[in-house]
Amino acid sequence: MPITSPASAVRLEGFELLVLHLPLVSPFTTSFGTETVREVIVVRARTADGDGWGEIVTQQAPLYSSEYTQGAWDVAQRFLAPALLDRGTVAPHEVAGVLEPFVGHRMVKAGLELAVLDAALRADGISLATHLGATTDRIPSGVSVGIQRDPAALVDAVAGYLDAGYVRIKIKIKPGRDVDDTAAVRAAFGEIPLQVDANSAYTLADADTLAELDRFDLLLIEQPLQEDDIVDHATLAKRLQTPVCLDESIVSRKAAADALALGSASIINIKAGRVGGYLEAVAIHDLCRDAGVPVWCGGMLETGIGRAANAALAALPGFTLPGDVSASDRFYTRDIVTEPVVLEDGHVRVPTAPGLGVEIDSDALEGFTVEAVTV
Ligand code: OSB
Ligand code: MG
Repeated sequence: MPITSPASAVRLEGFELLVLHLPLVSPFTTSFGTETVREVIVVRARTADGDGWGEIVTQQAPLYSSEYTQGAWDVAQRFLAPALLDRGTVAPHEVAGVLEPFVGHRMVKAGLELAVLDAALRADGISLATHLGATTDRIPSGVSVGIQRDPAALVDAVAGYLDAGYVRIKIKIKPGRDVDDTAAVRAAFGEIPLQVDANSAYTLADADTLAELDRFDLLLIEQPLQEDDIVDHATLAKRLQTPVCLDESIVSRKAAADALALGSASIINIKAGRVGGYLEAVAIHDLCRDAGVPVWCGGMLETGIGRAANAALAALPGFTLPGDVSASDRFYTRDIVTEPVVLEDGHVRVPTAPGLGVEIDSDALEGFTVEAVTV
């Protein structure tokens, strides 16, 4: 259901930006690198109507996307937060338009918009889930499993997540760590819901290798080729039986429409940060739902702030595949919210309190902060 009534305008007084370093419970390895600490920016919008919280999901280095934390830190302070503050009073649905003249930096725009949305919805007494059009109060939870030392270690890691109750497993792959890793997981666990994520590590020249994955009856293969390989993805999709899902390539509703028109993907991963905000994410959901294309909610190792928002988004009716909205303890021993996301019977609860529906644990927030600035 599209958003019918916009959230109220808020009078902006300032933005506080914090760089956090959160230790991960275990290293997270993808085709583009290994993370042991999650570096992320938390946004606090100060408004005449109360505070709101958001999260800028950039990573320390520009490896998944061209955005990275210090770049986000600069552009937020120098251009984006000042543009919103110049407007004075702004409603959440106006944020994207105010920031539109600035090219790119979608993760920063998404974090600022979320902070404004949270402030406005808290003032209105409406939950983000209700506002976005959620139709369920719990969502099935999948988990993204990083590349391990070898296939045996991968099987051990997956066993742990299956024991915890996760209903769908996604394994990261890269050239040389694809067919054997997938075969090992299939051999160990049979017909579990399984998918793979290449994070852009292949080219069309690898089509024969990728076609070998067809025999594993995967739910999908996520982003095998580069972000701008939109035509190559269409060519590859014709060669594979496994459905192609796009992540990195889908940077906007327009990019999603183009990918669907070209046949580059038959499933779409929606991440609010990558597309510039939760409202644009809903627009992509609506587009795909009208087109009969399944979507699922991706993740960026969010703190409790972004994780609550992802749970709200994933509760929309077009999210027909389990997403990467896992429990907080899949990544963190301590989160920055007082009630971190937990797994209950393979599901995650959708917050119902106004705004994000979570409260900040200020001791934890302070403890993880390595840089702070007020705009
Ligand atoms: O490609 O989906 C991805 C994490 C960081 C950057 C890109 C991706 C991921 C994940 C983890 O797969 C998703 C999560 O559980 O947050
Ligand atoms: Mg991905």
